[in-house]
Amino acid sequence: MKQDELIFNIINKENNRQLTGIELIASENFVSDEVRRAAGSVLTNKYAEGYPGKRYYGGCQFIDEIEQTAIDRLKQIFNAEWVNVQPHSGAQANMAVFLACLRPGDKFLGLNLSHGGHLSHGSPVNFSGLNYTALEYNVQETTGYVDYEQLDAIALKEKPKLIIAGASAYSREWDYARIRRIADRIGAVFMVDMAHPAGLIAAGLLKNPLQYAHIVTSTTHKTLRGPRGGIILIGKDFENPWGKKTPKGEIKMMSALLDSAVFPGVQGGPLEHIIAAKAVAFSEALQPEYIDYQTQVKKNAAAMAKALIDKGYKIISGGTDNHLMLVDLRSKFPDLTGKQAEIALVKADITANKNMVPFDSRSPFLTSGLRFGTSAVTTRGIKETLMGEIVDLIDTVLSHVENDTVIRSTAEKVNAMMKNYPLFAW
Ligand code: DSN
Repeated sequence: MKQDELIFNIINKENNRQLTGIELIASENFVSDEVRRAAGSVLTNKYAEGYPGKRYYGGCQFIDEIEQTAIDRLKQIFNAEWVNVQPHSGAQANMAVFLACLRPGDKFLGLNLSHGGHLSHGSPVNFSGLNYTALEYNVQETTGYVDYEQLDAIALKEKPKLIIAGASAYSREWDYARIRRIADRIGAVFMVDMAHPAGLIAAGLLKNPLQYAHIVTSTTHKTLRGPRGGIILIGKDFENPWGKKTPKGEIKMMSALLDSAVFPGVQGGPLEHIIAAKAVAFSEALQPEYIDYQTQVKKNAAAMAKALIDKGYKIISGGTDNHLMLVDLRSKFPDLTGKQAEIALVKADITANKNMVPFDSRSPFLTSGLRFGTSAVTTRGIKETLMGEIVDLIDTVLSHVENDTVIRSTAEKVNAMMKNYPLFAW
């Protein structure tokens, strides 16, 4: 068959971009060859609406084996009682939880997006904020840590039906036990979206939220290092937080509600090629080397945060407990926006993303922050001793955003550095 030159040439260019640059987007990573092979397999041809053993299509005997394997491995990683591996993304996993637990208009409480939260935790332009009544808690301005007192106060006053912990730009461990206590006091469901730190949790390097939350959602492609996708999990003993009756008055188990919320609630046919790739990634996460990898991710993040602080950058909360950090650029370059910084870094083949910082004076289109994460560079084999050099390259670019000569010469250094770290080296 003739190759679609247009598309495959562009894919080659993207491949080259990924190989030659320094990837610091906190939500990205590089999957293994086997994960890619599964994701690109013939399983994409198959319809399998339903669940293993209960499908609406014939010919699902092998699909069932694959999906069941993904389920079993995922349960093992997080010590879960029940899981659903079908959500196409983290946002769809969250959407299914909303559908299972809330009626339209019901109140829920999540971390403010501009304080590190996520679109699907109540942004007014997202399904969560459009269909439900979103309440938000912040981080403290002085410390950058979650303001648990404010969270408690809002929860007690407003009595939301759902409380969400989890973030896309928060570098600290969570006090899940405290949130669970307040959820129990007001009879709310407690959900944790662990999309960002899932890999560190899988490796036992951060607290497992399944021990505290009724429901946990995640993506599979960030620190966890699987294909793009979502998952939903329930820990031991959290099958039914409402006793027998759900908030909708039904007599149903939480897992049954969630299964039907995913399909047929918010999705049709599951992406079984991606579920196979998830199963491969879950097996990788169960290997002893995975703990070494995640330990290195954390070490690299700590080294990067320290190097940035040493260069005069302010990190929100003063450091990191996980794989990411949020830099307030105003501390060093009061006139530089996150948008300008992101563009200049991309020209130097360093990829990061602009990000609002808590109490930002600029709009989400400009921002005063940059978010960095170390999962992808760690997969390339980079160790903490190189993070200072990477920060030097970043600092050079940010000090010369208008100077194309400096940016070009930085790009050459970046490309030379990354030649030493071929993909799939681990
Ligand atoms: N957009 C993802 C991130 O970058 O954190 C979250 O969905």
